[in-house]
Amino acid sequence: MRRTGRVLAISGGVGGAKLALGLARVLPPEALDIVVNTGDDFRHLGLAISPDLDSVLYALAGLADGERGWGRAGETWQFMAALRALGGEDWFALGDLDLATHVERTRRLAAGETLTQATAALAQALGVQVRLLPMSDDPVATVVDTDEGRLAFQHYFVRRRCEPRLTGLHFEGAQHARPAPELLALGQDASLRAVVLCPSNPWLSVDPLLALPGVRAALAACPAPVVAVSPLVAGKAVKGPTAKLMAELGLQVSHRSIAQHYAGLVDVLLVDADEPGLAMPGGPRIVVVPTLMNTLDDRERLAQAVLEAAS
Ligand code: FO1
Repeated sequence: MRRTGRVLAISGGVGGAKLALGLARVLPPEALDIVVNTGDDFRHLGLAISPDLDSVLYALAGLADGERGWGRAGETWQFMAALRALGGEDWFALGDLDLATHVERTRRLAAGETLTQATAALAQALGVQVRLLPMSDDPVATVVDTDEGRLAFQHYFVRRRCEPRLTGLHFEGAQHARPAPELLALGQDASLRAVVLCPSNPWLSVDPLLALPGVRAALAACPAPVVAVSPLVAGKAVKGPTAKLMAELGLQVSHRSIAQHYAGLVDVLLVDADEPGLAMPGGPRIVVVPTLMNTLDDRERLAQAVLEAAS
């Protein structure tokens, strides 16, 4: 039965933003909320940086750099060159166009706006009508235990290029952070057509959100179908450290590991290829479809496949 009503998508990282765009192109703006991971956020050079929010914001605004997957298309790097010449920290690249977003977000937060309010203002300014919602307005920081000690997420992901061996993950502040109301409402929101776990890294980009008080229980109790897309394609990560991280966590780099990680939360798992033993009793229904998103059509086709799987 085709459910009308809203879709709530959960997104983090580059892969998540791609499907978020696909969903935004196949749904009317009032039918889609995108809740975004903020565990990657950090203050840098005095600026409040929210990478996963910006990846979705730029994707939906048609401003994203297709190659990098983060930051803006047509970027120039005068600020970084000038900063480097002054001996400033240059390991985290802030393009001249992208810089405006960080400056304006930082100003709004300093003026007392919540991250949700600041994000809504930036989205409106860029013509994005879909609601972009931080998973929480309270600070949550993903911290990575490695064989080189404890690293804040961006220091692990960008400055050290994910080279250290990961031995543990923590989401500092998650237990005291107030989840976005839309997340807590999942447990009894009968108007929802589907909840979509976009193809983000489950451990890095979805777990911070699931660590927020009451969110995992709300998702498990959700009356609407919960559809996840595995971030693995051809047995490895499309981009980013997913496969390396899974190996370091002692997990098989397989869709089965993704299904097990989401056990009890997901009704359907979309994968690019079947695996022996993937469909487990009590596990999610498996749907095999192409999940690699290179073009805009790919993004829309996968979004359609997700909505079909939910109906
Ligand atoms: N990723 C990199 O690999 N190198 C960078 O210099 C870099 C800068 C950057 C600036 C703003 C922004 O919003 C994202 C940026 N990213 C960079 C990507 C970011 O680290 C990741 O998108 C997420 O944190 C991973 O989900």
